[in-house]
Amino acid sequence: MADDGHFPRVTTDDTAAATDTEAFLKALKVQEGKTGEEGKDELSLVTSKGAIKIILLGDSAVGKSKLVERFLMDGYQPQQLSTFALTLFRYNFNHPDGRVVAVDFWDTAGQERFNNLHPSYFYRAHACILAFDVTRKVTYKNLDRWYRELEEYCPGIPTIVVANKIDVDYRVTERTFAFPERRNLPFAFVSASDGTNVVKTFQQAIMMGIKQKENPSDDFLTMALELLAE
Ligand SMILES: Nc1nc2c(ncn2[C@@H]2O[C@H](COP(=O)(O)OP(=O)(O)OP(=O)(O)O)[C@@H](O)[C@H]2O)c(=O)[nH]1
Ligand SMILES: [Mg+2]
Repeated sequence: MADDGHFPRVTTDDTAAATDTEAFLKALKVQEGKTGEEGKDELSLVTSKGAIKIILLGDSAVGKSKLVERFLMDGYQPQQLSTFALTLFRYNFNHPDGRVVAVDFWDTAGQERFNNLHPSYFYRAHACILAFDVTRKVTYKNLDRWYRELEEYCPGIPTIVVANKIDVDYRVTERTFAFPERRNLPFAFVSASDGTNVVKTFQQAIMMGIKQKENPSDDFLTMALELLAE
């Protein structure tokens, strides 16, 4: 996987380790030399501070990591856990109402196959950025499968679909894409390479995530009510 080296990260295509909770947590390779149990504590710290959790989904090499890196160019915070299976980026978002909201972006590395993302990846996510690559049709076709997996773990989660790499040929922005339209999902043409729409789209995802955290969706409420009624 190509990497311009803006942000140090550890990647591997050995995602098998991420299929079991313990292995998943042990696979954490925290920067500054912390591993294993220490990494586990650090992950729970990261995930228990009430941060907004935003996950990135989409085929390998569609540009998920580059999009996060592009967004964080201005607001990058040095708290970053690099792991074999995923990279977590912490960002402090200045909410228009004056609050500073902690946001964690969860980014998988080298995910080639479906159905092998660990449920921890989806656990308590507040929003999703679902990406495809406009230069590779198969990555668009696969959105359906990614979305099905997402819906399985996070029903009703706010999701933005992004068509990345539009810098390769801007004429693609004249096209319409049925996938987001059919599902009534917000959609944006973006380029991690030249930055088109990246900040705007990520801010939109953060705002949707905040809203989701503060007012869980009807689906979630319905589920909770059903459970109470049992
Ligand atoms: N032209 C162009 N290339 C891009 C863009 N975004 C990413 N790339 C390139 O696409 C390749 C894959 O980008 P990554 O960000 O590593 O892709 P990824 O989705 O994180 O891939 P995995 O970690 O394997 O799941 C890299 O060579 C990037 O430089 C873009 O907007 N335009
Ligand atoms: Mg990546």
